[in-house]
Amino acid sequence: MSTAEETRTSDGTPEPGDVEPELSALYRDIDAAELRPLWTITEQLLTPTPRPKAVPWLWRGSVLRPLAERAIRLVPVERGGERRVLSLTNPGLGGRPYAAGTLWGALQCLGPRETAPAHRHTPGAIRFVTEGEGVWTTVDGDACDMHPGDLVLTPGGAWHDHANGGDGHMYWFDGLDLPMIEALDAVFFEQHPELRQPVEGEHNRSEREFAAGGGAFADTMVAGAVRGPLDPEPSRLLVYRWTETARRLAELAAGTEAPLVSLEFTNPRSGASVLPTLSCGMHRLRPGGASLPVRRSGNRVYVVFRGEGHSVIDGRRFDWTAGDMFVVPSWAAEEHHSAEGADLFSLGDDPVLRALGVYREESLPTAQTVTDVFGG
Ligand code: GTQ
Ligand code: FE2
Repeated sequence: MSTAEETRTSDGTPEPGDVEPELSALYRDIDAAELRPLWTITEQLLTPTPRPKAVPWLWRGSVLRPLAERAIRLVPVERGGERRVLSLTNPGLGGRPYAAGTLWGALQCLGPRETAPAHRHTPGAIRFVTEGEGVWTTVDGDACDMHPGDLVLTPGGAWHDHANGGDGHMYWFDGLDLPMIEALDAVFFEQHPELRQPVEGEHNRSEREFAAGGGAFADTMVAGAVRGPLDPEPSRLLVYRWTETARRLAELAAGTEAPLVSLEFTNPRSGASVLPTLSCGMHRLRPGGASLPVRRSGNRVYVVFRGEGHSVIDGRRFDWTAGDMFVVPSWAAEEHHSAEGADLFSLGDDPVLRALGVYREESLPTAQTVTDVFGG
């Protein structure tokens, strides 16, 4: 970049000694005018591939779970705080309480007879139940019973509260698009006048209305991942039962020798992902299974539901077992291994990337070299 016209040497390059004071003044004045010269930051901004601030990370259930139990004992669920939730906080994000730049991931819990008060907000949420019985989430008047392995949706704008009608503790994974909606400066939040919103009729209404044959597309899951359909509306089916998920996983695994089979939960009306902003999937690793590395743009959070194994993420090995949660930031190479077999739930932001035409993925031909082991 040419910076001065007056003083040049015989070969045409400026004489640094002469332009230096003027150049410093230029940068000072640019800065004072609240401007930045792109030529000094181009390489930071236009990176050859995504450079997420979030780092690959894993939160152990053996750490999460006892902390949640202590919180049940010591911290009541009340208005204002709204929820008893421990948010996965990625160390790369400078203290922001997000699992990745675009995704909120958390462990939520309720003790006996507790209610997490009714509210609504523009960010959309999903729940994946890891442990316990007795809780239902009411979504716009429809009480959705929750059991381990079930996926429950609370789309943006819908009133929702969580009620524990039993005497046990209950734990589930929360995934939200909160960081995306925050980045768009579009967060709105409102408390319901009642602690619990009224429940209309029998529990699980959406399931009766939409689970079977209720839409044009009609199916509630697709093998692999949604690639075509996009839908600005969330699914009206609010519950995806583990019994059905397990049946479909078994069917997929029986039909192939592949080490890893995946399905994505779909909006039965359109075949799109469950929410306009979030995709949810389930992945089964067969015993002895080792998948080849893949990278994708967009972030993913995984919840280990059954079994144990390890993932290699950008050359680092992450050992995991049921109850652990880990994050694969955009464009990190991921591969998964399990000696005994395992089931992993995943949350992704890929519907947004696909809607904007910026989604990419790439398969790598050979396993990664493991250069170090997370947490040991
Ligand atoms: O259960 O409504 O993890 O509003 C974060 C925000 C859960 C919820 C979270 C929420 C909720
Ligand atoms: Fe909420």
